[in-house]
Amino acid sequence: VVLSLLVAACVAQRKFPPGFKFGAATAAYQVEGAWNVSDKSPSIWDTFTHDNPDIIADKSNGDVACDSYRLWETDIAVAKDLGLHFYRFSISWPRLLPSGHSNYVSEDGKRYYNNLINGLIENGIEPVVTLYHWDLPQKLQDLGGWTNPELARLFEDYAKVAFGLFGDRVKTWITFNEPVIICDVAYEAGGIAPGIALPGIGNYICAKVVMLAHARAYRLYDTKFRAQYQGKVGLTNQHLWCEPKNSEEEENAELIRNVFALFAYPIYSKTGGWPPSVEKVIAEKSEKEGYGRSRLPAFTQEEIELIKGTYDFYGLNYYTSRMVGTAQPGQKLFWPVSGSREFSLAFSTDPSWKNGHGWLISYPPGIRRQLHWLKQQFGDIEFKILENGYSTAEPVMFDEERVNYYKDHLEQVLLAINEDKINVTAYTAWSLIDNYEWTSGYMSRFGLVNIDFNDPNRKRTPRASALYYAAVIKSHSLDL
Ligand code: BGP
Repeated sequence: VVLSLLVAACVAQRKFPPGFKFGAATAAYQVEGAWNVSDKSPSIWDTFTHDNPDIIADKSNGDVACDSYRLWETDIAVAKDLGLHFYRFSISWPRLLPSGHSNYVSEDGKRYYNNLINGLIENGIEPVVTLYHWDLPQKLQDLGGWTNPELARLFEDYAKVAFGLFGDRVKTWITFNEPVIICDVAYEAGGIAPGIALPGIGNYICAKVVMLAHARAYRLYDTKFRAQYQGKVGLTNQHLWCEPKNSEEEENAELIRNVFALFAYPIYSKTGGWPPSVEKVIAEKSEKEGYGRSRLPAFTQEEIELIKGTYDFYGLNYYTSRMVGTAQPGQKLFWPVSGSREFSLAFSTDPSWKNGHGWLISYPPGIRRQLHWLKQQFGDIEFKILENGYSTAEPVMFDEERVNYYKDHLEQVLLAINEDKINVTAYTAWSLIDNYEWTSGYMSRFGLVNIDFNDPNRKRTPRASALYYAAVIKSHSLDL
């Protein structure tokens, strides 16, 4: 009896809780193509890729990408075959509001997203929508982009249009995808669109504007839409889990964890405002440099209150981990880029972390530790994993490495739920289909489903990982 109880307990451990949801994600610029159809205006990614082809690994762009603008029904069919509970996609701001402003709404944009949303719902798949996955209307970039404080209001106007048009059917909204990339990679290093390097300054101005924009959109939903539509609004942050390189480096590892949480503290902490340890270092460095004030713009008390608590869940994008240690000469953190500027710390990986492609080294325990850390910082809140996935350089169909990546990470998510009692309610694979992977172009394959980019119809073919994921979803467990 004892033995059978033990076996039953173990088996139960491998089941996901009832109501736990599985999905997969994409983003507008990465899949839609149709960059200049109808009245759509250019986004900063259209401009960036057209003006700087050499920055993109294969000199490509998202002009056609997966052609999902035309082939959205095929995407829905693929999602249905997988048995997805939800599909996370993003709205292209310049497709919906070509002038960037809510004074003019594109009929074509409206039609496209209505078709996609309705098609998903008809097929039993919940639409989960990201408002901003990096494709700002170029016209708003011309006004300074995320370094212009007015963008917070313009984003609120855009959110108002989207909530109003689609909120009756969309119940989960993500305001921003990975502000750390939007601000740190784009405005500190200039490595991605809009390609502006204002090191140590641009990234922090952007950070403040993005936090205010998120808060305004959330508050708007709360006051104008929640009673009627009963949806949830949050944002999603990417975290690299940071392990100390040795026991003396714990404090440094903690500092970098807090740098990744720059876009979480203002929203999720009890006090609000920037993470104190990071705020302190930047203020001290700024003073030494003779700025007279911190390069990280302070919030007013009113702004702190506006931003604090503007969440219904915590969105986590997790891919990889690093070890943090004191930098040797010439060494640095590769990311967040601002980390290299403010701290003399460097990243490394453990020799036992063997599998990976590019920056994406597989370290499955990192996802559980990251969740645990976030729960310790912000309390017992709802977590949704909104991206997790693995890339290969070649379009391998029997993608065993990806299957193992998903299996190992899902295993850790289950431990987080069952052992650490963390309230994780959703898991999202990045990505449903191969797509335009920013500066890697088409040379990095993340899809559960392969895309033949030489085929004018962009043939979609499920990989072994798609079959594996479908089996997990069907059994709602890791016992297959
Ligand atoms: C995340 C983005 C996704 C996706 C993924 C893969 O940061 O939210 O849009 O691109 O990373 O990353 P990359 O293309 O840099 O390898």
